[in-house]
Amino acid sequence: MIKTLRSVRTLGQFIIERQADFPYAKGELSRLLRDIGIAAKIVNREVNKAGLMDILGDLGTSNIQGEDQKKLDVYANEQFISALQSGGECCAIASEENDDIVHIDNEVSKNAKYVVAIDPLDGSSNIDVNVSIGTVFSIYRRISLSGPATMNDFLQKGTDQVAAGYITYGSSTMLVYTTGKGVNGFTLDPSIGEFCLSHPDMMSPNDGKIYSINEGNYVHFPEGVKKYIKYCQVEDDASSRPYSSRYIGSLVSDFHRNLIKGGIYVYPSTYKSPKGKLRLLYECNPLAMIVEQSGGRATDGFMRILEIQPKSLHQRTPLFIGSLNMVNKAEEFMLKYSAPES
Ligand code: P6P
Repeated sequence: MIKTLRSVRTLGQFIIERQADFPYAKGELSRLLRDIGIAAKIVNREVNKAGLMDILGDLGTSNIQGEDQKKLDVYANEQFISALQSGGECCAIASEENDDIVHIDNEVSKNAKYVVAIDPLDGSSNIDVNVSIGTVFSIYRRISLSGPATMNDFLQKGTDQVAAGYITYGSSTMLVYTTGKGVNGFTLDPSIGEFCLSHPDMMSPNDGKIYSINEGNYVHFPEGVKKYIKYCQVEDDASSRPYSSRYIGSLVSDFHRNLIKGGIYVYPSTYKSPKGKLRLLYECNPLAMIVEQSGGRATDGFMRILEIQPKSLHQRTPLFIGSLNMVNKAEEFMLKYSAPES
């Protein structure tokens, strides 16, 4: 079927159409989402030619996590910060690439309503080997009334997010987001330079046959995780086990595949990362909002990710996320074999 222009709905058109969902909004959130979409297109252009440009390889610096910053990491961070600075709808940013809050204090932005927490390029260790990478973002309404944003503006629970989303730079580039009224996916059409609605009302299958975890850390996993992995590997036709193990090493890619096909992604506490490796504010909370909005579940093994009270910008948490019944089953094993001391 030839898609006429009429049947193509761009991200911009969709955002405006859905603005009616927020009768009191005066368009600020719509413009903020538009700004993120613009930065995503710019980052996508560089990601797609990283192999050709002198943009590969380490910059020789490292971020607060002590991880080598790839040039593309730094470039993506700059592009998202720049788009939010010029868009005027965001007054401050918490980024994986910046130790502290990045205040946007130009005349237009300093009294803006929203703050953004972002991982500008997750999975960047995959850049040099041409494996998909991603951006994850979370949007909150600031709680401070005026002046520079405060730490408390960012240390809000995930349940207080007004919007959350991710971009996956893979075989195609997709932007998936929610504003609390369902999840919608947009695929970038390079021929027109627009994100077009391709996955309306995304729903996470309640069950799946894929489990994603780095089993190289097996010996240091909590007992409940070890038991769950063995459960996934048992032959049982009735429950379609053994499941398939699929682990890309890029959270956004593993999450996106599991969201569409059904599956669970687990990054538990390990010897190297006793609190887990993934960050609450700009990785776990946004993906948790998306997965819950699509009918899935996200916990730290014991409690809902969105209900964790953040205490610092870059704090980590264990993450069990994906299909509802699979996460519930994993939690059963955690409760039985690894419950925290009461
Ligand atoms: P490991 C990438 O660094 C990342 O944050 C996620 O994208 C990915 O799922 C995970 O870490 C991979 O970590 O320890 O398994 O290499």
